[in-house]
Order: sequence, then C-alpha cells, then structure tokens
Amino acid sequence: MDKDKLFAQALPQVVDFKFDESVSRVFPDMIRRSVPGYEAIIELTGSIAEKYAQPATNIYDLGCALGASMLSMSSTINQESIQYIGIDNSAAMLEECQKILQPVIPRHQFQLIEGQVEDAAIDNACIVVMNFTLQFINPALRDQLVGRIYQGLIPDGVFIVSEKIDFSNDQESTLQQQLHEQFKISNGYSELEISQKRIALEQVMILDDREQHLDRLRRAGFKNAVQWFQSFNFASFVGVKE
Ligand code: GEK
Repeated sequence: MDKDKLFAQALPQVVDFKFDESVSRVFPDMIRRSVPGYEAIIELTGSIAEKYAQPATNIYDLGCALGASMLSMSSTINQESIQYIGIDNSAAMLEECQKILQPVIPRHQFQLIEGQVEDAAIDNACIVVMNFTLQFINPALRDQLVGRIYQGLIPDGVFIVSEKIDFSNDQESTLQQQLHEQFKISNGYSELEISQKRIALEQVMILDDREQHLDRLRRAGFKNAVQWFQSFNFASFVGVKE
C-alpha cells in the first residue's frame, strides 16, 4: 500500500481535491490516517448490515471508493441471493475496487457503476451505505438524494451514513477540529500537509452538523433515526425504514 504524500511538498497552487489515480493509489493509507474511527465504522457497518440483510435484495454502497464497506458487509452476510452495487464517479477508484472485490465476492454478486450518486437508481434495497460521501454532494441536492434512498429501501431496510460533521457551537467546533488535527499529526502528517489538504477540500467538502443530518433523515421518512458513532468531528447515523 502506497503512503499518502500528496500534500507533503509545498505546492505552487493548491487546486480543488479530485479522486483521481494519484488518490486511488494511496487511498487506504490516506483515509485511515485522516479519519478517526474509520476502521471501527467500516467494521461496524458489517455488523449493522448483518442484522438488516434480506434475501434476494440489493445492497448499495454509494461513493464506494475501494469497496471497504462492501468487503466488510460481505464478511458478515452470508446470502448468495444478495447483489452488491457500488457506485462512484471516479474511474480510478472503481478500477482499484474491482481488483480488491474480485477475489472476495463472487463476480455475479457485485456490480460497480461509474456515475453520479445523485442520479443513481436505488431499488429493492435492504441496506444503503454512504460512508463519507454525502459531504461531497451539492448541499441543494442532499434532501432529494436521501428521499430517494428512503423510497428505494424495502420495509425494515437501513440507511447508514457516515460523515465529517460540523458543530453549531463554535467552541465545540474549534476543540473538535483541534483534536482532529492532533490525530493527523499523531499519524505522521505535517502542518504543511494538513493545511494544503484543508485548502484543497474547502470548496468540495461541505459539512452538515448533527441536527441537520438527523432532521434530513426524518424529513426523508426515517422516523427511526439515530447517531450511533462519533470520533471527534466524524460521526455516523442510521435510519431504519419501518
Ligand atoms: C469508504 N465509502 O472507504 N457521485 C459518485 N461518487 C462520488 C461523488 C458523486 N457525486 N462525489 C464523490 N464521490 C468509502 C470512502 S471517499 C471519502 C468514500 C473520502 C466519490 C469519490 O470518488 C470517492 O471515491 C468517494 O465518493 C468519497 O468508506 O475520501 O473522504
């Protein structure tokens, strides 16, 4: 696995972050060293999924990147009639994802689609996972997308959404950001890497706070929606369709 050094040198100009080939090559290292609780969320996605898996249905991983959530779910769910559908708009990510899933999930049981999650058709779903991807979707389109996810779930289906979150309280926001920055420093990122990455993400990653997430889930129809995880400014929520 290549080490993430994308922002290690001073760049003449920091451009908006793109999920291209240079990112797909270092992605596992980048996400583990940048997202506190990432491994726990991925592992627990598998555990939650085991409870909600239903035969002859679909499981969607929206913004699947290298397929970590699908891998985790496939390790806990043992149902051959389930179809895994990973959607991502980065060809580079999907190319790597294909190589990772191929030896683990039978070929007829998964499908990778290159496209915008905003346009994805979601149906007959027992589980929809969106780990760290809603934050990259245009905020004006988020309600509609979560509404379509709700519509595409079957009864007793679950939506898992994990995100970097904002805080309505400025003091909490500052402290959580500082703790996150320390997490990155402890994981070997320099001040320069942290600040250049922050600039690269500024325009492309727009955060919601906990209340905005829970309100959106409820507006979409999820009467039963909770936050189940938090590690500094990273959180995960579930909505169950009753
Ligand atoms: C994991 N879930 O390992 N449509 C489709 N894909 C998109 C869009 C879009 N509009 N915008 C961004 N992406 C994974 C990690 S990474 C999170 C997900 C991160 C894709 C993008 O190409 C990338 O692969 C993924 O969403 C976000 O749990 O890097 O912080």
